[in-house]
Amino acid sequence: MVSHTSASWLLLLLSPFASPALARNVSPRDAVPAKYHAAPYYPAPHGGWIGSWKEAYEKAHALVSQMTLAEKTNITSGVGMYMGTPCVGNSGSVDRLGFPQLCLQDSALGVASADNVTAFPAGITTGATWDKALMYARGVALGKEFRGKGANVHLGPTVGPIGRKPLGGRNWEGFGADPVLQAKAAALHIKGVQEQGVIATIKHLIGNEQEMFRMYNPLQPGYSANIDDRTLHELYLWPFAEAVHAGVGAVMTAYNAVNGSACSQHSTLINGLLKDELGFQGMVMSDWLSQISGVDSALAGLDLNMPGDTNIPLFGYSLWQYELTRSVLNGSVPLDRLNDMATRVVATWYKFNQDKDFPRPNFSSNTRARDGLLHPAAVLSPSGQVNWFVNVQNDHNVVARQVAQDAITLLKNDGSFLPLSNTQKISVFGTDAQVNPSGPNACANRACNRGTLGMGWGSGVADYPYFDDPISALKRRVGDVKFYNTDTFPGDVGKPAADEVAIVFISSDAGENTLTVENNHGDRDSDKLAAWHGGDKLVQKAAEKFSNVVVVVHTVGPLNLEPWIDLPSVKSVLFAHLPGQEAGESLTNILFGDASPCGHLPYSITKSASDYPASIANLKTFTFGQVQDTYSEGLYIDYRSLHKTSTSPRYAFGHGLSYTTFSFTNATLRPITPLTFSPPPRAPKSPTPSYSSTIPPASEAYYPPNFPKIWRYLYSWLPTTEADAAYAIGKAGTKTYPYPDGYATEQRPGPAAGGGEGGNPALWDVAWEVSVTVNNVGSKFAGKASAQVYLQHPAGNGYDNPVVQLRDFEKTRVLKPGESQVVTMRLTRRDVSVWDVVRQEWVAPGVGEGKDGYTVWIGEASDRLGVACYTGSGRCEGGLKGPV
Ligand SMILES: *[C@@H]1O[C@H](CO)[C@@H](O)[C@H](O)[C@H]1NC(C)=O
Ligand SMILES: *[C@@H]1O[C@H](CO)[C@@H](O)[C@H](O)[C@H]1NC(C)=O
Ligand SMILES: *[C@@H]1O[C@H](CO)[C@@H](O)[C@H](O)[C@H]1NC(C)=O
Ligand SMILES: *[C@@H]1O[C@H](CO)[C@@H](O)[C@H](O)[C@H]1NC(C)=O
Ligand SMILES: CC(=O)N[C@H]1CO[C@H](CO)[C@@H](O)[C@@H]1O
Ligand SMILES: CC(=O)N[C@H]1CO[C@H](CO)[C@@H](O)[C@@H]1O
Repeated sequence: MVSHTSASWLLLLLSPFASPALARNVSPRDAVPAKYHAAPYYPAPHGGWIGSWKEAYEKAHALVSQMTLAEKTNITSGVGMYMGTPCVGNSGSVDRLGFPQLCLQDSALGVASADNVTAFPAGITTGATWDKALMYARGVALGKEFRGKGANVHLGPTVGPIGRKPLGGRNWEGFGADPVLQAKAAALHIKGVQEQGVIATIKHLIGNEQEMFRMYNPLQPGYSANIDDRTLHELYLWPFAEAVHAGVGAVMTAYNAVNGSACSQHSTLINGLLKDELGFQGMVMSDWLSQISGVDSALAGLDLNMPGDTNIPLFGYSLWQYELTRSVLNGSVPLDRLNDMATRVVATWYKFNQDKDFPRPNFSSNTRARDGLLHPAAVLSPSGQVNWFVNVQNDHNVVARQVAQDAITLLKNDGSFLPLSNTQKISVFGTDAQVNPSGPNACANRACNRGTLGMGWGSGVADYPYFDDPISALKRRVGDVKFYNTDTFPGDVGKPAADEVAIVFISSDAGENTLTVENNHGDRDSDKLAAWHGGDKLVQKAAEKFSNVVVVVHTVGPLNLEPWIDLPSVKSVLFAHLPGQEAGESLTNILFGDASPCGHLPYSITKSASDYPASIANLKTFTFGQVQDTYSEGLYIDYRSLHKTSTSPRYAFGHGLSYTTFSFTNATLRPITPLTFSPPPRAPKSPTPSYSSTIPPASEAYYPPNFPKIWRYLYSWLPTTEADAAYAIGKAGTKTYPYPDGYATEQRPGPAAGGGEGGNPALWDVAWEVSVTVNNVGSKFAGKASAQVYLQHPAGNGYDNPVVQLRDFEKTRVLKPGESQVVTMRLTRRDVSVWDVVRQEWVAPGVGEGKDGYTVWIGEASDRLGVACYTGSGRCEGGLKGPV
């Protein structure tokens, strides 16, 4: 969403443009490249046809049946930006029936804009652990904190962007540049959050792979991500499918368009793919201020608009609320659609038992003071207590530190230089070693890169309760540390002792496009893949003076390390990613060998930006009209692209060293569910709640008599005359709405590829289990190993496939020298399938009579796959060179 505080005042400047009609003046469709097309898909599928949601829908049906028209439209919309307290999104309530306002709150790494919370490591850091137990544990802790603050809806996790463009601004909010890493991390995050009774939100659907030009504004539509069907299914939609399979309660659409149609009103995307094919039963919300049509977005399947305003907020105008009420009275939006929208919202609330003892919000996004305005955007607002300072941190610093520590990725360690000993003399260089001197939260929305970089900027942040910075942790550890708090190598550094170590801290930041930091517009369009603040030079200078240099990198994503990586004095390089509040001790525990590093790269690091095709290496720049971002590289992003062009990266996807070494032996492959080329047919949908479809009387929309309106608050009622006029239009039925092409009202049976949450349930059948024995074959250090499984399709199977694709992963426990552990990983039918665009079905090209089977590669990085199992013969062997 739009970062809090920024958007309001920025957009307020646009006030002369504001009108309720304005949002519609933006042409919703520009020409897209000929190949791409947003086909119509109507009507919006009803929710409630999947067994696990049955009870929630029955309860929702009972409640929604009692609601008036204005009550239904009230709960499908926010009450306005900064109007409801206290969250970034607040829906309308039905007080009469005990249905509360829902509090929707950022972010994916902690409760945003609140005190006494934990600032967890970012998504990219979590991805770098490759540790399912930690992904889940972080989700549990996040869920507890959102619940403790009274937030019904957690606006995370983020899996879009996936990280297609290394320069993309919000890649760090997600888990890494691979659909399976994103999917498994997101599913565990969702499970952890939702087990606490908090609704998780998977976002952003879809194609938000760069920040610049993403939003529709009065002058320009958001860019169009032009994505072909197979690429969408196998890369970008894949983590969303897994999230739906995990039972996620909410989905947020993206700002941009796909194939020329804005995501918030894209009928194929929401009705077709998300609700019918993936069988999503929860509620679909817009990203903040991204709704650009009223009737059309309702028909296309949007259920909840956030924060309620038109895309120029704060003028009391909405495309829904009172307008949705009018659209139902005048017959343009079928009551059937509104009933489904309201039922989805209420069913989601019941599904997570929020009708029982869910705390009311006890914090305010708008102020940290005890008292504040109850409706901050209203000029005259009552005030009262808004913050109760509920401390929800508990012992979550423990899991936060473990994630930060287990994410630390050792890229290089010449001559086993690390770990350090406590007696070594240490000089530290770089402003990134110490917390921002003005305080860790000095910059709103973390929109600056000063001091240790613990998270990117924008809406995906939280306030630090404290910041354990690296320099303090180093001083605690060794006492005598010389610290040069500068990014320019100082002239007064004396001659170092022979064994003296220079630790150089460098960083690279990125964030959301609403805020610009050091000329980077969300995306890293200015600094690109270079370290900020001249960090590369700082490393080079330190390497001239010192013969032992350790580089610590806090970064949102890949950097170009070529300026210094091969310098002989650069002994060791650690990527600490974005550690959140626990930046210090997590790092010193690794530096001094209390634990071996066990993080692995969640993306590739190339030797040159141009090692990728231009469509992913470059950001889209300004053009008049709609910027076209065409995914011409198809499936070939990150390592898939490098393998295709036989380009060696500097460090491969999945790479990460340890202080010890591991062997992978004794692999076995066990067939579990016998597969056929196509999955078995899906089951038909079960019945969904039914309601009367007669347009209700206009009186259900009237303002209550003498209602004391708050200026700019968004209400779902209409003045009597307006309600009567709309009703008359609907009743006469002579004036019809210009429905989109392909508009229909008859519910469909759903596509063959659907049938359950996430698609045909058979896609999740486990086809094979692979086990491997991981042995710590080192002699000095204990450590955790990452086991990664990559699938190789048989050649010449009629589909163009990447050389290998990650399909599962596991982390071992801490193994002492000589200790071993058998780890088991799984391949589902989906994992071994390709999306056949003609059949519109997942098919498994490596199964069936006379077919060559798949090769299942196992190892500790995409370029260290020494063990293979063959599904054709069932045989496994080791000691191989690997597929690339
Ligand atoms: C985008 O266009 C391509 C090419 O026509 C098509 O395969 C794909 O399904 C479209 N996607 C969406 C979401 O409309
Ligand atoms: C809509 O929600 C607001 C905020 O909770 C509430 O004050 C108002 O009464 C609700 N309107 C209806 C029609 O229930
Ligand atoms: C009904 O109201 C909506 C919302 O104001 C409007 O967009 C639509 O054109 C109206 N339909 C008719 C038939 O007047
Ligand atoms: C591998 O299996 C063989 C035979 O079962 C066994 O002797 C050997 O110890 C195993 N190796 C490891 C590392 O577990
Ligand atoms: C335990 C704790 O961190 N409490 C803090 C909660 O927030 C208030 C207001 O910011 C602080 O004063 C407390 O110290
Ligand atoms: C205003 C309000 O409802 N405050 C609640 C915040 O949460 C704490 C702990 O859950 C409750 O005790 C407060 O009543």
